[in-house]
Amino acid sequence: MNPDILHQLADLRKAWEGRHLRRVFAEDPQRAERYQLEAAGWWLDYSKNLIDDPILDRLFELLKSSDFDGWRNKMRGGEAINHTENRPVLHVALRNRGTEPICVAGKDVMPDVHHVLNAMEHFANGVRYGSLKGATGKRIRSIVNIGIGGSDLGPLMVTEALKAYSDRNLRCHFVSNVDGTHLAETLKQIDLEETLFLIVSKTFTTIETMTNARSARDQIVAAMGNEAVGHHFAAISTNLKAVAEFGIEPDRVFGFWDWVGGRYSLTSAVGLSIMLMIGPKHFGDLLDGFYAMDRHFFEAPLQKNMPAILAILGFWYVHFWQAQSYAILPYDQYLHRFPAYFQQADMESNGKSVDRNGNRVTYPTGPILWGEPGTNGQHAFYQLLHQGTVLVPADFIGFAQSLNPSGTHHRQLMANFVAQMEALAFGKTEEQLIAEGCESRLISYRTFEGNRPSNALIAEKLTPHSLGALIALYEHKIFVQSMLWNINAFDQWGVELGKKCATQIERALAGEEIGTHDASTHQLINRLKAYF
Ligand code: G6Q
Repeated sequence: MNPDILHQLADLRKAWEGRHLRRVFAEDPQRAERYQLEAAGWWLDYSKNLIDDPILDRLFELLKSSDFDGWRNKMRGGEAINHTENRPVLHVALRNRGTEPICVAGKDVMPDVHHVLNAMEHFANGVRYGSLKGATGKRIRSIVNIGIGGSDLGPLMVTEALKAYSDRNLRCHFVSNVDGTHLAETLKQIDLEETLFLIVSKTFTTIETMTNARSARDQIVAAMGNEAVGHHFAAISTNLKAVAEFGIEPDRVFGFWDWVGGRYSLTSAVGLSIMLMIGPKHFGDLLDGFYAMDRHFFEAPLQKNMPAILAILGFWYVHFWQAQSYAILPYDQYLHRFPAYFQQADMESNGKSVDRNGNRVTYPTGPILWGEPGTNGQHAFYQLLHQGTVLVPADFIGFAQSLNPSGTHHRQLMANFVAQMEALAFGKTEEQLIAEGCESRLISYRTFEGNRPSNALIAEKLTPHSLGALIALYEHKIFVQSMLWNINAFDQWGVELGKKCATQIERALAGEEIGTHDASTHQLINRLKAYF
């Protein structure tokens, strides 16, 4: 990060001390109009942030000096920007709806992308229209997606978000936890003869997924014999050899590529459960939405670039306001898994403490991201947002129209959406409370400081298109922040550690040598091993 610009920003931060959004808005009647923009069907109002023109100007300059243009081009040009794994990062190729080629090592990947999309469409139509049946001739009614992390959270979030567009004759279940309860409780809800298991694993070695997949296969074999496996399983993976060893037929294997990161993979074959539920046409609309935001991100100038604006605002609070967390608050029940999905995408991408040169960073990086749908959150944790001692910047996401005929409900929902941001920004003063007749002993308790920042994001309606654009917006925001922090947003060594460290302990629990561990770990193993 350019030290001169950081110093200028530090001075501007100091100068902000004591300023309040109440005064800032009063002094600048054009502010709301100036700090807003539209892209890919989304409208962003970012006027309720603790910023002004000089701050924004310096933040844009900082991003420019972090080579915003260069990084965008490197991504789109297929350069190995995930340098620790020596891989390009090309989730944008998965939803490239234009005719331009996207190349990896000089080869256009678009024909392969289209080939897999066509195969998915053929398969999804077969299941949806009943030509692909279970082994006993029954139609498929239940889809069970077995995967974890990036092979679970995206499809789960989107199938929930687009439930209104789904085929109600199909039910989709997600099994991720290696805790046998997850699979067992799912099996209680389904008829195996009507069930299709999708084994989703980029590596096809992830212990949780393979354990659940083998247990599911045992169930199918026990119920209908070995031959039934071919009718009741499909796989999504880059490891075609391991899939063949598992026994899944080649025409039921949907590939993807090492340039697709798990948490950025829902528009690859990893999204097959989504296509099964909403159909190929709506899946195409979802890709169109992603593509619209991708184009905006790659083409819009910095000052009018929505992902870049969200990124610099988030950076401002982490770096200069010591904000350690960030809330995503969707005012739409269908988006109830949206914060959890971006909790992974953001925290796994930017939860890093070593920069691109291998040096420990000397500044804070990605915040803790969390959230729940409004208005439920209002009756729970908003107390802290309004009156707690920590600053939590928040994004409020809402839709002008509801998908369900519920005029009163939707009006109330959106009134809360607007009111909460107003209260966070402008608070409630002592004078207002006195004018309302508040008891004097309660005034300090009932005062709201305000001056708490938020963004409002509004689209007309929750559709596959608007959802795709929204997901792409946050994906690119994460990438832009990684430019500022000079970190690789696309590796995940912390997750890789988790995949390996339990293996030896599992053997010890099964009765093998305990091996060398600290006294506490040794004691834990000894305490538990008697049960296995
Ligand atoms: C995502 C991460 C991680 C990954 C899971 C599942 O970016 O790499 O969440 O998706 O660990 O991995 P597999 O798909 O290989 O089973």
